Amino acid sequence: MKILIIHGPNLNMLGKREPDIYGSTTLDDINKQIEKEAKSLKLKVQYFQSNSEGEIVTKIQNSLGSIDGIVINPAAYTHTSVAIRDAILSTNVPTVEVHISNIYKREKFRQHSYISAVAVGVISGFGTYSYNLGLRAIESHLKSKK
Ligand code: CA2
Repeated sequence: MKILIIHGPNLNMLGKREPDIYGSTTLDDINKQIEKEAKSLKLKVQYFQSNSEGEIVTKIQNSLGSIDGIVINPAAYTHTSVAIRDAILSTNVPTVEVHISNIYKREKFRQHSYISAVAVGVISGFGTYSYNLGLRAIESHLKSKK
């Protein structure tokens, strides 16, 4: 099974700014952590980070036919992007939404996600381990559909 990991805007800054909220782990560290989990689950993983909404939409569109599932942290686009929501909906590639922080404990504007309603499910608040859980969740979902 092939899984695409999408990291949204500013996640390339992880470990470099705001360590009180997002911790000191860098995006490279997270990708290494995902790779370990993927190996144990026998999954193939591709990684993509972009600060651009359009690039994320195009990546999701291009995953059709070559990717079995997506794990996405849409970051700030979670709370704004109808375009990413529509891309997930139109390609219909099963998608798990993940967040490092618990968005429901934070500011009001972060408590609404445009993505959740088109995702298989949401994992939020487990630090960078949210990605491991996201990978397990998409694997379990895809297996149950076979
Ligand atoms: O908790 C999450 O994973 C978020 O998706 C992270 C986003 C935030 O906008 C969402 O509400 C929740 C922010 C990612 C930006 O990460 C930074 C890392 C270091 C310094 C500044 C931002």
